[in-house]
Amino acid sequence: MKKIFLSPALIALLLAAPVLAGNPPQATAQIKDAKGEPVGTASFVQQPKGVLVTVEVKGLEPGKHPMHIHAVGKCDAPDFRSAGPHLGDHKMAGMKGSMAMETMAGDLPELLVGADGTGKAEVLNPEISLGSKSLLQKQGTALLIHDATKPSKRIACGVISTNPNP
Ligand SMILES: [Cu+2]
Repeated sequence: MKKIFLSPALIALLLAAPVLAGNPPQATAQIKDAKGEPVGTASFVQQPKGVLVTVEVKGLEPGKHPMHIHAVGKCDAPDFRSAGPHLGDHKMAGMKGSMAMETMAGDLPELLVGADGTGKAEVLNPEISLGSKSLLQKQGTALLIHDATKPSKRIACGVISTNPNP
């Protein structure tokens, strides 16, 4: 006689299996400053309820840098105007309930950079996806970091791409 025994850990693993099966869609961005120097990376991993955005930078001015996803996947230094406006709200995607919300899909929390010039942010953004109507839209998207003291100034930019080595 065999006893079937499932440990809680194994049950947890079995429940998680459908999520682990296959690789979730993901994308990255190589972030460069106005001089074209690499200053960090960002990763975007599709989750059941949004996209997990992880940003890591070095060599930036200390402070709270506004950070967003912008609506054009083009990072022309030095002013990065080519990245266009913020990635818009998803009214166009026809999602009900979001109409009254002021938040835009491209909104991200401020990136806090310490005295050593490094910073890291990790956020689950439920307003975006790794689909063709969001991060991977036709004209592309870009992760943009603004100046801490002069928010209108764009200081670093990375095109969001599914190619790990763009
Ligand atoms: Cu921005």
